[in-house]
Amino acid sequence: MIAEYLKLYLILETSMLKMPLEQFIPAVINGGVTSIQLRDKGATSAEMYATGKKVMELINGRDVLFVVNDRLDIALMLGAKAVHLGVKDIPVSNVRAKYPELILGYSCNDMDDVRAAGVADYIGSGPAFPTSTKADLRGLIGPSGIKELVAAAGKPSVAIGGITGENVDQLSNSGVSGVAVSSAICAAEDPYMAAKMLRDKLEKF
Ligand code: TZP
Ligand code: MG
Repeated sequence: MIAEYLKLYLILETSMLKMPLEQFIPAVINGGVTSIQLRDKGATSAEMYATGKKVMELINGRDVLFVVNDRLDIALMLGAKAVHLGVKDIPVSNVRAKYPELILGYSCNDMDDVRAAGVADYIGSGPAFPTSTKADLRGLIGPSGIKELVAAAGKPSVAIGGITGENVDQLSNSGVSGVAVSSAICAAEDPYMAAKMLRDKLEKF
């Protein structure tokens, strides 16, 4: 079930890591991460492909969903099971028609996006809180805005944007299956503990 994989969805930005990927990935999986999305904004295709290969090898055998952000080409080259798309990417319906087996996510900030999500398997909804991780951040919608989009979408969903161990509880009645987190885990000195703290709180949702 896709909703199970959405519980603690890590958005990987390798530029934020305080340790080698080989140490980071096992630590966050042990801490309770259920999906790992390769984002690495600003990386070249070559870099993204190489990092994706490494992450898939490190995930090997663990029940964690690997997702590629934006880049259908890299997802296909890596044999990833999932790709996360947005308004600037190839439309969900076209990807679904050509690659029916791929798990598709779609980013939503308003009701137009919810409609555009169409046949996507899940949505990412936000921003929940202010964040500096995304350069072209759309308007803050907060936990209440997320609740409305999630109800309208009628799909499994993750809340996204500025989520930390301190504010995650504010999303507990928003209807999300889980949360997507980048800096609160990637930039942590102890990513195992950062993931574990979030996962423990999510278990009480
Ligand atoms: N999309 C909306 S907010 C965001 C993305 C990719 C950034 C999430 O990163 P952080 O560090 O968890 O706020
Ligand atoms: Mg995108």
